[in-house]
Amino acid sequence: MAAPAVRKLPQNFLWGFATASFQIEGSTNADGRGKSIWDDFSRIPGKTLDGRNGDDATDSYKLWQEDIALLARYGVKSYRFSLSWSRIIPLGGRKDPINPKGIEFYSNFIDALLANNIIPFVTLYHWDLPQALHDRYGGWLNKDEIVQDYANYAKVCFENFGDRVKFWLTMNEPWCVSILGYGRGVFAPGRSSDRTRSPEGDSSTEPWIVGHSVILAHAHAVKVYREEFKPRQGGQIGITLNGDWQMPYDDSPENVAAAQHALDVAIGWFADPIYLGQYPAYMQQILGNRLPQFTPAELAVVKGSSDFYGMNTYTTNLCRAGGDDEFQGFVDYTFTRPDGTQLGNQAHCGWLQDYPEGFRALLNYLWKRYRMPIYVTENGFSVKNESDKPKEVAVKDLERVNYYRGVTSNLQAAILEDGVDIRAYLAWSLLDNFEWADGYVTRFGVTYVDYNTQERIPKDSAMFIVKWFQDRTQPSEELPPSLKHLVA
Ligand code: PNW
Repeated sequence: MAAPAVRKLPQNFLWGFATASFQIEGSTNADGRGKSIWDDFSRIPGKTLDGRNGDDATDSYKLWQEDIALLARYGVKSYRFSLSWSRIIPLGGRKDPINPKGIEFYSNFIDALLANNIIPFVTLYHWDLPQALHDRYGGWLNKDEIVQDYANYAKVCFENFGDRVKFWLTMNEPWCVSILGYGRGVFAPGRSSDRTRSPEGDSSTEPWIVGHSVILAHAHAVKVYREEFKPRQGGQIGITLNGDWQMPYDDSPENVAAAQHALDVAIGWFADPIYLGQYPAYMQQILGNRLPQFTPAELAVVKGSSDFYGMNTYTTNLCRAGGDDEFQGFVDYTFTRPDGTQLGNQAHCGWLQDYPEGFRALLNYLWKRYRMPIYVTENGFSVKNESDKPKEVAVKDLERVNYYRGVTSNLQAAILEDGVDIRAYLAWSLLDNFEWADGYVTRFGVTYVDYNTQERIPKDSAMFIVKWFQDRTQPSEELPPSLKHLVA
């Protein structure tokens, strides 16, 4: 008897892998690049687990053709990567010079993707703020300056790449920028009230100021795109937010409320203003006048400023009311169920366990609340102690395969059974790479990188994802009509 036919995903479903400039490029001094806040931060002793920085990373600034060959070999439809602001405008500001070498690098890269029928999905900002802007006026702390500089940078990118790029992400994970960068102080620029961590910073006010600036900068870039470029270039533009599924620890009313509060402070903080036009009531309640208010003029730019919901997600938390962590909305997170069992398989990262049902639940929640098409722009798993294993062993990454098996079947159920409008799935990450404060210790790649030789070796998880999507989507022998004329 013939096997039952595999149910197909929607035509044009975009699948592939994601990366970010600072995590892969290396060559931090090449061709006129300026410094970013991560260059300086990662050099401060103690800020990365292995004491290493982004100077080498996966050497993708030099090995970019190899990366594209790998993507072509995987047969992906799309590749998400980010542009380095510091390569394009080394000093960052609206009056600072544009670096032709930076433009040329990304322009060639985009052309090569298209020549391989791979659709570029481009992030403008993945955490690598030009250091000069931080030094000059406080970077994200200075709303009026940064909004104008960011909108100008975005415009330079639309002008130079928008003829070929039809999917834009303004910002990656503003929660991480604000809370990890200015609250906990574990990401660049590392500001915090904790004086053992940072000589300056105020964790009670700065994260909310920074979040407000990031929302406005995003919205102004979208305004520029819609007014000056979209009519001609016809692409989609939006923001991507991190957010995990938050599940009540038990049925008690206070823990049910806690799970909603956790969603409000992690996701609603950004999604509510952008899609619904206001900060969540719970945030206003706990922060009072420390949460900036939108003026009517600001709100007019912010509300409706994303063509889709960009979703980065990794795990699920069990939520209990209480605790003193304002950044978590005074909600306690645990992976241990009331009966003492674990929610799922533990990753290398303490904050990550494998619970694929949470992925489906989150998709349904976002769809019901915001009613926007969803692009999953990151999702992945770090296998415990992968860096301690010989590469022949590490590439047999069964735990990551299991993670992706769970997620893809829940993705399929969300699309085909629940009717959620999902248009992309981009796994994190194409390559093992510089995992921020974890240095190179934590690996998220579906491709193993040997950091001594920069050799790339596909892991079993890459093969799983490739086969899964190839069975369920149209082969990518063709680009959509809007891009076809670009390839000779
Ligand atoms: C995301 N957390 O970051 C980023 O977009 C990627 O650059 C990164 O490599 C990837 O996820 C894996 O970490 C996160 O603490 C960092 O919950 C930290 C958290 C979540 C996402």
